[in-house]
Amino acid sequence: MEIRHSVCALDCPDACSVLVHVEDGRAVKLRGNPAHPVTRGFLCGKVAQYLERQYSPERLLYPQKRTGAKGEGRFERISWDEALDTIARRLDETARAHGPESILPYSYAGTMGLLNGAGMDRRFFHRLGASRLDRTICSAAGAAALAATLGQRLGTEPEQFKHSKLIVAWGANIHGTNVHLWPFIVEARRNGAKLWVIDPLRTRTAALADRHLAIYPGSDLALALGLIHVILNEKLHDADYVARFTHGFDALADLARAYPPERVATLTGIDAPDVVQLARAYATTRPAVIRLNYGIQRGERGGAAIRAITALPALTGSWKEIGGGLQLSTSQAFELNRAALEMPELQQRSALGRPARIVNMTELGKALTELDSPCVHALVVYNSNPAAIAPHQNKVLRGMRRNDLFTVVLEQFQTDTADYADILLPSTTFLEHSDLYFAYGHYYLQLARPALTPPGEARSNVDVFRALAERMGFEDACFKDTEDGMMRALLGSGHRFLDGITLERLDREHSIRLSVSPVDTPFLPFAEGAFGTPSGKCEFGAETLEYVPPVESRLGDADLRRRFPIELISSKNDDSMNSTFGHRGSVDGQTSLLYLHTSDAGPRGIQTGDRVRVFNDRGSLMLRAEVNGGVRPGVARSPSVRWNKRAQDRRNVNVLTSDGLTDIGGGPVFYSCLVEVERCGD
Ligand SMILES: Nc1nc2c(c(=O)[nH]1)N[C@H]1C(S)=C(S)[C@@H](COP(=O)(O)OP(=O)(O)OC[C@H]3O[C@@H](n4cnc5c(=O)[nH]c(N)nc54)[C@H](O)[C@@H]3O)O[C@H]1N2
Ligand SMILES: Nc1nc2c(c(=O)[nH]1)N[C@H]1C(S)=C(S)[C@@H](COP(=O)(O)OP(=O)(O)OC[C@H]3O[C@@H](n4cnc5c(=O)[nH]c(N)nc54)[C@H](O)[C@@H]3O)O[C@H]1N2
Ligand code: SF4
Ligand SMILES: [Mo]
Repeated sequence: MEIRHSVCALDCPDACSVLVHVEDGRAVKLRGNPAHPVTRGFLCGKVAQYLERQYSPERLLYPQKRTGAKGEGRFERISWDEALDTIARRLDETARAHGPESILPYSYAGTMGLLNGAGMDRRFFHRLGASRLDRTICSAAGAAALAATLGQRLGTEPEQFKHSKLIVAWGANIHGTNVHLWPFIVEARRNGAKLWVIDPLRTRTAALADRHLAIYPGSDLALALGLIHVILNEKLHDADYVARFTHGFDALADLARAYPPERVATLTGIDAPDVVQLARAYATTRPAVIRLNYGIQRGERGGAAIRAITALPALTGSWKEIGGGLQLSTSQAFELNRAALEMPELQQRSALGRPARIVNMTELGKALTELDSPCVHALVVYNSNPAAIAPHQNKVLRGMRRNDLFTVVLEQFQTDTADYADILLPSTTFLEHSDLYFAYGHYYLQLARPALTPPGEARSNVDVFRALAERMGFEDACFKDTEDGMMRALLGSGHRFLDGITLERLDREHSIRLSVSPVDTPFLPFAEGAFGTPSGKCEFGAETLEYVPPVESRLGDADLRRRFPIELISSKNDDSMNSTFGHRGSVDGQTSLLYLHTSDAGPRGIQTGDRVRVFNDRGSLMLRAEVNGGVRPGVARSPSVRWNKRAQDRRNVNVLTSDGLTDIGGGPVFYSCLVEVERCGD
């Protein structure tokens, strides 16, 4: 038996180092690498079983063309030559007839690999002059908030959580979506640390916490202002840190004065004494760390909430302490030469001769049904499953059904999106191609080489876009680049965090800690200020932080609330990854549930196991009720997201979600969603 190194490519903060046990060319087991300081020898449940997916009879093996209606899923096998020729011809015709901006790429983080995620594809679409996609679907509001407040997406490294004495998991289901942080928290708690969870849902993490505050959805900004109120009132802040390294303190103090605990209690559903207790605990326990995740920025005012929460460690000076600070993302430490990979300058050589328009991926439905001058006439999807994961699904599917839309899909599985393809191409998995991996939950850069041979005729995204560039007659030398050449270009940024990291070293060591701090010393990004904002200070931005309840919430629009009295949160399912693994029966069971509180279920005559219709003005779908204490009154949960085609009514929870945008960053508002529920028999 041989052990080969790989890296889990799923969109997860943990970016695990994976050991592939291979016998006679076939993988028999995947294990977490014990030598990796964050992976620490284990994988999450979903990827421990990844070989089921890798060797599934449902893998796509050959290029195919559609023979049935769009969405029906009938296809026939064709050769790679026919597939590539058809795509090149149709894209060329579309660009000539309507201008290249009528072509829209659509991709997200199906793989976190840099080359297959944002490499040859970017070069190809830039050279073509296609519309540029603003990749907002996950973290845009949070990223904009960090940029405004800290100037950088940097945060506390996971290894330091073991030194914390108070851990606040704020909109963060650590045990479910970031499980490699958990052992550090276990270690901290063994040494007396307390874990507080702020989440409307009683998640796996909340159930394991010392305290769980079940906040009203979308009201975190009010809670953060309430904590600031108490901290300043009781003079628990670090006046020296505030004076030296922050900007806008007086305005923040003024604003917070209007948020006493009693008012905050009305706005958030958290009792006033709990607000006071959390504020005191947070400001006086040293060190205290906040694990903020992306859940709360998927609401109408999510950006402002992240800004206010991010102010807390600056107010208390917690950034100075090992095991203090806050983590939302670590991704900006990976100071790679992205421009050399993506080559935006190729846009000047396109038929447009200028940068193309930008289309927000959260508004895919609008882009396909309302956008003009020009309309979208061709859609190329890879690393994503928009038919299932994009909001306002009825609008998205109406667009995807258009017969005058030419659709190409690169996929490993016959997803809901694949069913709409004109040409469907089989893709490799992370175990089958080379790639370089950054992370958003730790500071290790990693390299993976192919551990297994691709099945059938599957090809990597890099390979497909390289071949398409050739068919389109793009002669620029960059379209002949090898994977190694692209990785060397990425590593060549000259940034000090990449000091000493070469491709050769990565090939030997597989995973290398960025030189964010000297060897064996913890990284404290803002201990001495050094914020990445134009002022160099932490920018509180109080002028943007007045709390207004989301329109779609219990304190929002009264008319909507009367018709749709339940706040629906369709957050992550513990045992899957967005729509990936949706082919598994067990996952389908979990993602077809609607958790309701007894006080909402009772008056509607709903019991566990009943079929229920969930609806609002955007759409309606059937789910199976689960009545228990996992949600508070007025809140429902549906673990997401299901493959539409597995449901009898062939749709999922995203028929209900809105394609509105967040306050900053243009992100989605999946979790600001009002619905009504009714019983529909057994
Ligand atoms: N098992 C599993 N792991 C995953 C994923 C998955 O689908 N499954 N997805 C991956 C992806 S794409 C991402 S982006 C990451 C990060 O994933 P996250 O965005 O952190 O995960 P979510 O479950 O969406 O949200 C985290 C928590 O926020 C809570 N929440 C929702 N609204 C509010 C609110 O208004 N206030 C507060 N305080 N909490 C709120 C939710 O109930 C949830 O428990 O996880 C990754 N890891
Ligand atoms: N209701 C609701 N909707 C949500 C969310 C939610 O919490 N609730 N979460 C949102 C968030 S945070 C995110 S990030 C998005 C995620 O949405 P997507 O980015 O669409 O993620 P997945 O559903 O995991 O689908 C990724 C697809 O990429 C494919 N893939 C993987 N690797 C490769 C590869 O190397 N090549 C090719 N060609 N394909 C590959 C996989 O087979 C899979 O079908 O969903 C969003 N939608
Ligand atoms: S999904 Fe996350 S936790 Fe699971 S193996 Fe991949 S990186 Fe690790
Ligand atoms: Mo995400």
